[in-house]
Amino acid sequence: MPYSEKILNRSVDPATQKMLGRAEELDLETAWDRYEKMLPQCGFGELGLCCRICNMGPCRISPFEDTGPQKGICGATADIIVARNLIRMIAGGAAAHSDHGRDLAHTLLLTAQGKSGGYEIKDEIKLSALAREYRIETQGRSKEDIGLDLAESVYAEFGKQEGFVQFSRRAPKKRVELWKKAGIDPRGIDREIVEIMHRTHIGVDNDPVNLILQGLKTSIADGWGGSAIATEISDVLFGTPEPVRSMVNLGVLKHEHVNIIAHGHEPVLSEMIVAAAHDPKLVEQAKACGAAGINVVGMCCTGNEISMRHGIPIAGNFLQQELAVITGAVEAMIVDVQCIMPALGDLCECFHTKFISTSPKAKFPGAIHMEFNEEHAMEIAKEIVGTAVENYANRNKGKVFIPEDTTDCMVGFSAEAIVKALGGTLDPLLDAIKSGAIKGIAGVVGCNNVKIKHDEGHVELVKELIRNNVLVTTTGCNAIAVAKAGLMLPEASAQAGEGLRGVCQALGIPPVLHMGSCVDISRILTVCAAVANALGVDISDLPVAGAAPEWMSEKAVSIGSYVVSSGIFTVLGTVPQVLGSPLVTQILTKTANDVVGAAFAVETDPIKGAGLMIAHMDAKRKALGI
Ligand code: SF4
Ligand code: MSK
Repeated sequence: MPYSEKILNRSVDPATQKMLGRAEELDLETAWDRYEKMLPQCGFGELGLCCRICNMGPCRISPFEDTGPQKGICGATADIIVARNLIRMIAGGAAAHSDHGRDLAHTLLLTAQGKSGGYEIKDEIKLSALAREYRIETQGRSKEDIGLDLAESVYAEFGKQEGFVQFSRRAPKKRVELWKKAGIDPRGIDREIVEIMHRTHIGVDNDPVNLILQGLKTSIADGWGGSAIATEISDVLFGTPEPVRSMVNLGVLKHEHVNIIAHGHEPVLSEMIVAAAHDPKLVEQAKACGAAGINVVGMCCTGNEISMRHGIPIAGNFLQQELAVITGAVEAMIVDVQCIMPALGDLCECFHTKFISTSPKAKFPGAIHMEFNEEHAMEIAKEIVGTAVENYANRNKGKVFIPEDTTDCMVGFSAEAIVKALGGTLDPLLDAIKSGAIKGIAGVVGCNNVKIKHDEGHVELVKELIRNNVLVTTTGCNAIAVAKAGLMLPEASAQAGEGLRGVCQALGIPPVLHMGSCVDISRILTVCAAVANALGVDISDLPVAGAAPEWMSEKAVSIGSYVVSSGIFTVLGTVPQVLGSPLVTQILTKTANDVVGAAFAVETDPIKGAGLMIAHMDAKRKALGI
């Protein structure tokens, strides 16, 4: 069926186009419609020039010197306001990732104490490796005892007042020295986040450079701290991912099954939902209701988490969450935290779908709240799955519209799995980089954003990179977009340049490696650190680059900041709200090079964005003499 220009301009993904057509038919509103109603968006906000930090405001600075106020009521300039707004976004993002890490630490603690309801320590090798990093004795001790010490150690990272965050010491020595010299080596995770909130209060830090340095420091506490803890402890509890086949896109919903979507971020919930869905009694109950079985699928980063550990299909990325409900085939949309649209409440009311919130931190209008806790995890998960099963009888089959689109993919390339795929050492990768077969490594990550055509930025940028022999690592909603485009299969190496194709064919890997969810960007940092350490250089010397082609969240701002702080040039595909301050813009795109050896670029054209990354890799290769 041919779609209107409007629909074709909204997404490149065929399943999304079909569902947007279906939404139009049913007269249902989506994020794209709300975006159109929002236009024109506030110019002050777009430039970062609006301040509501105190109740003398809001204050708005005119971007034109001769036509309006140049200072807020307290005297804050555009530079101060933009810098404060930016680092408050970093604080929000770092807090979200790190609180996710804290929840995992809590789950490990309860599990080690024998108090959690259904979890166990699955990866003892990783447990021991992490224990060694913390100098925890492992000899002759039970996994629970080691786990308890590890949980207490990682828990302590959040409230540390002095010292450093342990996992940051995985970075090359030169990088750590540089952080110390610049005063951006984080002391404790919560401390840095709180300090942003303090410094950005009215009348505290009014030096844009000093503010941004604190933003970078906090972001490092996220990437090398909170996010790394989330990743590592998830691996300990649920297993370190290994390559596994999976499927993506809305066609993974099934006509004859009870469809359950697990959406959000933390695997603490989704792991239990997956396990509960295998419960023979619940499966029996589903069959008694006339269904063929229970079909759990993921969405957004929860999708990445359960896909890379169990091969569970992923229904879609951020902008597909409403479309999944519009299929009319979802018995339950189960959510925890982050990137869950409050719009789901009203939308679910138009269908039989039960919108079930589970976290005490995240309640939504129109949702049924079934609070989850680790102590009674399996019990609660079964109750939630049971609610979905019962709801199957309420499905209106006449209203069901599931697009047939699915794509196969290979997911689950943890750092450990990459080393394993390379034969147990990084050497083949280093050799391929040195010989030029692989030009460099890119980390392409981040969200969807209605401001640009859904998935187009992700897919086009990644295709251009692999065509130019750049090995791509990916997480988050980018991973889902490129998986849908078929790039996460070994066969996709046919679309890669000759050198990369040869490497992929020899190793049987795709040219785009799925490394997990947003917090798993810490895995990309770990790989970069290992490569830099193996070559005896800093990360900023490597032919590596990052990109977030369709980013939108505060978490993405924190991610971009820690990636740049780690020495990796990063291209943003949507424009950050900083252009109202030429000084802040200059710091982020140029001066940062002098401080952390990397900077941001903004490029909304994905092919040009890839070009910037490739040029950067070429320059780094030249400097390394390879
Ligand atoms: Fe206005 Fe200053 Fe208050 Fe911001 S902090 S709202 S610029 S008076
Ligand atoms: S889910 S932060 S929309 S990547 Fe991690 Fe996707 Fe961005 Fe959320």
